[in-house]
Amino acid sequence: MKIYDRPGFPNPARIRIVLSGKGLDKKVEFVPVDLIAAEHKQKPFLNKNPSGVIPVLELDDGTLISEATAITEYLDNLDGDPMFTGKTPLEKGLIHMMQRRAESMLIDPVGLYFHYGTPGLGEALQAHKSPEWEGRSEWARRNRQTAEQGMRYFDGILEDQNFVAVDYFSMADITVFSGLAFAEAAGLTVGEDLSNLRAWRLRASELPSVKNRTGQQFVADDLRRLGF
Ligand SMILES: N[C@@H](CCC(=O)N[C@@H](CS)C(=O)NCC(=O)O)C(=O)O
Repeated sequence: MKIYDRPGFPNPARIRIVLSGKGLDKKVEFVPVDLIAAEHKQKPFLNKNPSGVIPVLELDDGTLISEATAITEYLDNLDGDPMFTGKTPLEKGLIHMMQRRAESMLIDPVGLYFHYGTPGLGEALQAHKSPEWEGRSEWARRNRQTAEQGMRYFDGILEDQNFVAVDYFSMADITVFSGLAFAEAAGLTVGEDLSNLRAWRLRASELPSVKNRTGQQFVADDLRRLGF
C-alpha cells in the first residue's frame, strides 16, 4: 500500500493516527506530495485524485481511495475489528454524524480560511485558489467565523461526554483533533474559555495512536518556512 501525503499536514495526519492505531504504519510506503509546488494540481496527481488533495491511498493492485474518511473506513475494517469507525450500527451512525460535523464545522472551514484568508502555501498554489476573486476576503472571514463557532460547538459537546461521538476516541475525534491543529497553524487559537475542548485535546494527545503516529509534528517544516 502507498499513502500519498506530506508529514505535518492535518488531513494526512488523520490517516497517520489511524495507521498507528491499527499497527499498520510499517506496512505502507509514504509518498510525499509537494503541495508548495502545487504538484497535487498537476495531471499525474489529478489522475489519482481529481479533487487535487491529499491523502490518497493506493492499493497494491492500483485501486485508489481518497477522502480521509473513506481511507479510514478501509484501513479500520481490514482486520474485521474496527476501533475508529464503530462496531455496532448505533456507533457507526453516531461516529459518521459527528465526523461529518467535524469536517463541515471545523477542519474544512479552517482549510478554506487558510487558503483564502492567509498567504496559504505560497505563490505556486495560490494561483489555483482564485486570487483575483473580489469576494475572497469575505469568504475567508465567513469560514473563519464558522470554524470558531465549530470550536464552541465541540466544546459544548464535550461538556457532557468524554469523546466527540461515542465513549471512545473515534474517527470523529481524529477529525476534530486534526482540525484544531490546522486551526493553530492558520493562526486561529482555541479560546481559553473552551475548557472542555482544551482538556479533551490534552487527553487525546496522550493516546498511543495519536502520540506514536509517524511524522508527529502537525505543523510541517514547509509551513514553518512560510512563517507559520
Ligand atoms: N476532504 C479531504 C480534504 C483533504 C485536504 O484538504 N487536504 C489538504 C492537506 S491538509 C490538501 O491537500 N490541500 C491542498 C489544497 O487545498 O490545494 C479529505 O478528507 O481527504
